[in-house]
Parts: sequence; structure tokens; C-alpha cells
Amino acid sequence: MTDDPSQKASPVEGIKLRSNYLRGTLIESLADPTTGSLAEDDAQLSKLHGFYQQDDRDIRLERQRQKLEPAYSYLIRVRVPGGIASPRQWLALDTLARKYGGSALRLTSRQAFQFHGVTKRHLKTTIAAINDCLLDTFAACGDVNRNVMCTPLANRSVVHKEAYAVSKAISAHLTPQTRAYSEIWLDGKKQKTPDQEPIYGASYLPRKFKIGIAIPPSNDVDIYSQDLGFIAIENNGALAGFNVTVGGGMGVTHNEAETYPRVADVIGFCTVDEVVNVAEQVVRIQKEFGNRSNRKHARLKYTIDDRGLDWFKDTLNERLGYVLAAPHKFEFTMRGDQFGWIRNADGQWDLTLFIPEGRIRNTDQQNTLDGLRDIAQKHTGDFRLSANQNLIVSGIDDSARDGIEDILKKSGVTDAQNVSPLRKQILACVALPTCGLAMAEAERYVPALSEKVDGLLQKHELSSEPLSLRITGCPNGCARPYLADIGLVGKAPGRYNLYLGGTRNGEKLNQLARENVDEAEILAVLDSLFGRFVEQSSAGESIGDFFARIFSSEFDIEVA
Ligand code: SRM
Ligand code: SF4
Repeated sequence: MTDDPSQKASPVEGIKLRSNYLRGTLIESLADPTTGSLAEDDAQLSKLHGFYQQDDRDIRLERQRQKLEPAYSYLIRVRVPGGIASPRQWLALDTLARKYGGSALRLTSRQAFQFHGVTKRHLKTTIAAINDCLLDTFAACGDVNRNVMCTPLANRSVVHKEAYAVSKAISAHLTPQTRAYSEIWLDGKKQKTPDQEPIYGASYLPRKFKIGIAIPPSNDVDIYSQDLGFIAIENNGALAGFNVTVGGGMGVTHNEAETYPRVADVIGFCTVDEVVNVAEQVVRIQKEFGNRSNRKHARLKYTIDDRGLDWFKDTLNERLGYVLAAPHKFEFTMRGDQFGWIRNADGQWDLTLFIPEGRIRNTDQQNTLDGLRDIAQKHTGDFRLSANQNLIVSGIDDSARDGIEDILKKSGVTDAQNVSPLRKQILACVALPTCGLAMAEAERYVPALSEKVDGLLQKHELSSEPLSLRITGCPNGCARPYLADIGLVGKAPGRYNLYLGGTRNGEKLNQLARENVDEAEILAVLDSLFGRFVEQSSAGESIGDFFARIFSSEFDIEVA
């Protein structure tokens, strides 16, 4: 089962294989009243059911001092293929957030919802209620295909509708078949016939697998970061098919050179009729050839680099039984969200709201959770999650616009017009206090950091320059920091690796400029480089492109 028979399979492989198609002892773990945690193997399996065991890291040491077990709670991730939820679904999630999720909903960088802080005894009720509203958590995490992303660009409606349908079809096709999920969470009846996993088999994939669909001109889903990507090709206003990309991925481990971010390669074109089978065959190749001994070397990007892109293309063509057509021409010209009101191709309005760090809740300054609940109670269109942790209230009639504006004003929802261009483009991962892998702050640091970087931009009269800044609490790359103009990657509390020089449309990786630096040094480097940009950039050059250019001529970027 490993790609190299001499290599021992990783422990997670054993857990999956022994689990009887993901059952493990989850039912017993849930019923154990003596602890807030799950048995060790179940904590691994839980991911494939869409939830993670976590503990509150802000109080971890204090709990240790008091000889208490960690303050265990669970992150539940709700899969929303293509990122579209109905008002009814919104209301159901809102109710669950208020009851069990600390009165907050988190929009993720993959167009999904997350609840944080759910206790073990509320897991089943919460997951069952999510399924009641026709969403689910199954395969939202773990070694399977995850939430399939799709540009929520409704103002190009015809192509968007077809591409969205494809994202749902791929998602459904690649959803695991085991009845374990239904038995454990939905009281599904146990059946005598054995489970079948025609695509995944009993050991599922070697590692997580991610698929996205982009609709040019927007590369908002960061197609080059996906294991498998489909770039919609339009012909006379209709969807002609997709260019296929493979081998993107962000995850890195500090100081392990054999781990690296990689941008995907465009390998061909497939028609709409072919796309689901292309997805299945790519998944099957990764299942068969992905590394099962070293989880740090198990993503599709490594399978491709280890064996070569030509090998991959030949293998895929062989499995398809035909050769993928040559890629079609396409152009990305934007990546971020377009805030405010935009009339869509159906003649209705879409309103893109800026949701700071994707966290929807009520605070002293604003009642975003309440405001969006009010909108959901009256709204007849849908809610679209952007790939940048923002929210689009979509399909609003002319007559409903004023009512929605009123609700937003009354509840104090952030008005994107009052937010700086930089702040609107920041993407931050969750990091502390819930993420067990965080080495530094990300989401919680954004307000302070963005104010300081904005101050520098003002100083150099660059406030209106398009600039993307992405920050993560560790090198795993959950906010895709290696594709930003400025990427900050957590190394230790208050210290980050500073990456500079991504391109505007996300086609190239940025580069490591400074290692393990604190805020003062980050700001000093940026201050100096913004100054040099003003003096030395060429006409039309973006800040990211300028950083990349000076990188190619200066090994160690000079700070004045
Ligand atoms: Fe992620 C692990 C949060 C998008 C790469 N990610 C985690 C965990 C579950 C930590 C863990 O394993 O214990 C984080 C939970 C934190 C928390 O408290 O919520 C976590 N990842 C997130 C989210 C919520 C970040 C956000 O602020 O929006 C995103 C949820 C997406 C979703 O809805 O499915 C999220 N993670 C990503 C992305 C971006 C993307 O997919 O477009 C990446 C980089 C792309 C990629 O996969 O290459 C990403 N997450 C990782 C990795 C590194 C994987 C690797 O190849 O090495 C890990 C660690 C791992 O898998 O071992 C990880
Ligand atoms: Fe956690 Fe690291 Fe992902 Fe941030 S990038 S959410 S710190 S795993």
C-alpha cells in the first residue's frame, strides 16, 4: 500500500484500515462521560466526519497547573460545495452557532462554515441538525476530497450556473460511500451488506485532496494552489469546458527543505461531460501512487514531482482512454472580492460584504450575526461564501435593496467603503487560540498589523495601490500566504517568516525575504521597500511585481 514497498505505512494508514470504513470506536468515544476528548484513533477518524478535537490554548498552561485535562472542544466544518447556502440553511447554522458554537460562525478560506468550541456532548445534535438543513460535514476534513470550491461570480451567471453545477456534481461523486456517517450521526440503520468505497477503498487517500473551479477573469479560488483545478472556458456566453490544472499545494514544514509550496501546472482541456471522470481518475491516480509512509510527502504535488509531470499526464490519459485536448487560452485579471452592490446577469443585485477575518459574531461595535439573521429571515436569494472569507448576499430584487441596507446600518455591519484597500485584501487563518498547530497569532493579530502597514502605505502615499497581505500562524498555509504580495508565516510567538513578491493574479509563488523576524523588523523592511517602490518602480508595475523584480537582482533585499 505504500508507493515504495520498503517503506512502512504511516500510523494514520493503520487507523483508517482498522476503522471499518471510518467507524472506529467513535460511538464509544462520544458516550464516554469521563473526558471531553476522544480516544486517540477516533480523534484521527473524526476529521473524515468533519470535525477536529482542539483545546483552548489560551488556558492550556493554567489548566495544566490546576491538573485539569485540557479544555477540549471541537471545530466542526460544514461542507458547502461552491459556497452557496440558502436563507433557510443560514438560519439553521445561525441557531446552532448561538446554541453550541460560542455565538460565532467562521467563513473559511475554502468557502465553508466552521463552528468552534462545540463540546463533545453537543457534537451529535449539531451534526444531525446540519444534515437536517441539507448541508453536511462528511469529508469536510481528512484524507478525502474536501469542499469543492467554485468562484461565486454570479454576475457572469450562465457560465457560473453551469460551473457551480459541476462543483456540486464533482463533490457528490467524490463523497465517500461508507454508511458510518449516517449510522453515527443520523441514527441510520446498520445494514448487513458490507460497505463499498468504489473510488477510495478502505484506506481512503494518502492525504487531503482539494479541488477548485475558477471562472476567468477571477482567480479568487487560487486555482494554482489546488491539487486539482478546473478553469472554466467560455465560448459565446456558454461553458465550453475546463482547462485542467494539477499539483498545487501550500503546506510546508519549517526547516524541512523537502516540503514546499507548489503552483499547479495546466495540463489540458476537458469538456463539461468529461470533467467528473477526469476528477475521479486524478483522485484514483493519487490514491494508488501517493506516498503512504510519509504524510509530509503525501500530497499530489509530491506524487507529480517524484514521478514527473509527463508520467502523470501519460497515466491520466491512459486511464481516461483518450488524450486530454490542449489547454485553451484564458486570462486572470483579478483575485480579490469586489465589494458593494453589483447587478448580476439575472438583473438582480449581489451585495458583497466585508467580513473581518471571516468571523461572524456580535461585538460591542457591531451585530453582524444578528444583522445577517435578519437578512436571512427576509431574503429570497442566497448567501455565497467567497474564497476570501467574505460573504455575498446574492439575488436581491430592486425592491429589497433599501430594506437590506437598513438592516446593515442598524446592526453596524462593517461597511466596506470605510475599510482600507489593504485591509479588505487581507486573508488570515484562524491560528490561536483554537488551532493546535499555530506557532504565532494570525486572525487576532490582523487589526493591529493592518493598521501599522496601512500607516506605512499612507506615509508613502500608496494607500490605493492594490496589495495583498496574507498571514498564517504556521507554515501549513491555510490562508495561502505563499501566493500573496506580502506573506507572513508564523514561526514563534510574535515572530514570522516574511515572504514577498507574489503576482497580482496568483500565478507565482512569493519568496522568503526574512526569517524569524518580529513586527519591528517586518515594518522596517516594508517601510524601506515601499519607499523604493515609489522611487524605482516602472509604470504600471504592482508592488508585488516590484518586490519580485528586485528579488531577482538582489539576493538579500537591502533595507535602507
Ligand atoms: Fe488548513 C490544518 C484551518 C484552509 C493547509 N487547517 C488545519 C487545521 C485543521 C489544524 C489541524 O490540523 O489541527 C486548522 C484548524 C484551525 C481552526 O481552529 O479552525 C486549519 N485550513 C483552515 C481554515 C479554517 C483556515 C481559515 O482561516 O479559513 C481553512 C479551512 C478550509 C476549508 O473550509 O476546508 C483552511 N488549509 C487551508 C488551505 C487553503 C486552501 O485549501 O485553499 C491550505 C493550503 C492549501 C493546501 O492544502 O495545500 C491548508 N491546513 C493545511 C495544512 C497543510 C497541508 C499540507 O499539505 O501540508 C494543514 C496541516 C495538515 O494537514 O497536516 C492544515
Ligand atoms: Fe493552524 Fe497553521 Fe492552518 Fe493557521 S496555517 S489555521 S496556524 S494549521
